[in-house]
Amino acid sequence: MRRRDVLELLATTGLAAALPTRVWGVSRSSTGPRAPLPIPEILESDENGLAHLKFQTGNMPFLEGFSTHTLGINGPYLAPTIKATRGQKITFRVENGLEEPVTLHWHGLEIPGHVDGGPHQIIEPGGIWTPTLHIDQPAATCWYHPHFYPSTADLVVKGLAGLFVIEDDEIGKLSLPSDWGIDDIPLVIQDRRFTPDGEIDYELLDIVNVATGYAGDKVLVNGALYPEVKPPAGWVRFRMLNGSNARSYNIAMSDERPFYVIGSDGGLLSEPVKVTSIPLRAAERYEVLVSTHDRKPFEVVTTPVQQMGMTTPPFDKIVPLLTVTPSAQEATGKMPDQLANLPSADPTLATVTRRLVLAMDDRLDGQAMALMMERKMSQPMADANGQSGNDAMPLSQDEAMKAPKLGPLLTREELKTINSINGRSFDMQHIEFEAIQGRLEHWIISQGTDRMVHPVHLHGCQFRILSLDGEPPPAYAQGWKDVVTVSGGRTSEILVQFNHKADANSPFMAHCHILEHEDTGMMTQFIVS
Ligand SMILES: [Cu+2]
Repeated sequence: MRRRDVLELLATTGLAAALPTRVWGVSRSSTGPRAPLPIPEILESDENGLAHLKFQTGNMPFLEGFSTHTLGINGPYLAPTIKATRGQKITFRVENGLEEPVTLHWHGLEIPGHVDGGPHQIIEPGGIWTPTLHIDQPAATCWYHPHFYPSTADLVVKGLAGLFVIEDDEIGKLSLPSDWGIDDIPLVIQDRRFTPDGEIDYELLDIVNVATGYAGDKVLVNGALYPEVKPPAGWVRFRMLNGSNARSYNIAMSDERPFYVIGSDGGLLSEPVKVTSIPLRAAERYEVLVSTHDRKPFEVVTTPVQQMGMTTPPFDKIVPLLTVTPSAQEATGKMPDQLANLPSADPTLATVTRRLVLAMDDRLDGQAMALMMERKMSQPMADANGQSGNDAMPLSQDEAMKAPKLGPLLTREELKTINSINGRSFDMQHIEFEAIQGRLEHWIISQGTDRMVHPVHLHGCQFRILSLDGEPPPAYAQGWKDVVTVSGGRTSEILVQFNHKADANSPFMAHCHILEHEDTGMMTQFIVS
């Protein structure tokens, strides 16, 4: 199947790019008692500057009547929220209690390559890794997760991820809501799919997964399905992380109330930005303030996004993620007019230009499309109550006529290296380029002939977006970022400076944060001298 045929098929089958339908007024999917939103515990270093993290296996009651095998750090699922202050040095004692190798990457932290936790800093089963991090960057909501090649996707989907919150003196003066779990509320948003016996349904080397990334049909927030939170009335701060392997969300409030973006991946914006919805791509974080002054309950929802493979039900409509029911208490946090001083992002100051081209094998999306249609055809019809199944609706006769015939499928061996950057599938031995510490660089990031969404993440830095899919970045994306998306065959540009060194034994990574793309080769590495 040729790529042009794929694009035509996409336009006619509704398997991609459903236009957002404005179907506000979410019907609550549950009327019984609701799970309270779990709040991850805070972990700070002890008096000796030490903090302990242990990878472990666990069980979670995600679905009624089932116990799901999971992975976690210091607990059965997800990980504690690490809190550190600018200027602090923390030594982590990271113990691998699993029977497989891992690494632990501090996503968004500006630290040298040898403590970055990329694919080269392997912690063997039973092993211990003790990196010392010198925290020296503005206040931000970062995160941490394994980065072992090629099993990052499998490790993260089973539960290995946590937030890493950095504080500094400036943010301390702003009187933002900061009562953890009360009016300062983390939201780790992750889609999952379960097998009939309640296990997390995951297989990396499946053609559809490798092409579109993993698509769950349920959303967990901090490890709970559609939970409820009861904050005080006033300004409530949500620290949102898209911790999904691949899925993009478009976050909004069910009653269309506006909210204010105060921070992006790497820290505060210069001033709050009023929005009624915000896209949240894999690995992105946004901090927002929502007013609950009116004490009316509402839902945090996701509306349909344009991303291949991510518009099958229930995501063809608005999906509620979390119910917000304000309590009788009064909140005390404020929304300041001014937040942070950001330097201007002037591309004429850059002395180096680099190009990054993220590519997928030409056969991959065609075969994935054909398989998706085949699976769609084998879906059971909607049941007597009119409830459709977990997946797509059956194909219409017209769609079935157009369904492509499958040729010889890509083998598992071929899938392992099917994706690439700059013409090369990830190679632990290959260094793509050398950057010079402290020099300003202009990066032009594009994709090959595919039209997928690629949220690109760079290690060792925070950058500024100059253009996002060919357009000037919206105000909420003009602050510090470590993820920039390219999609639809367009180009994005960033201004970046690497302030920390990384040698060939522990290079920095540049990769797509759709973890299935990353684990099948859409990653490259560079050094900073
Ligand atoms: Cu990608």
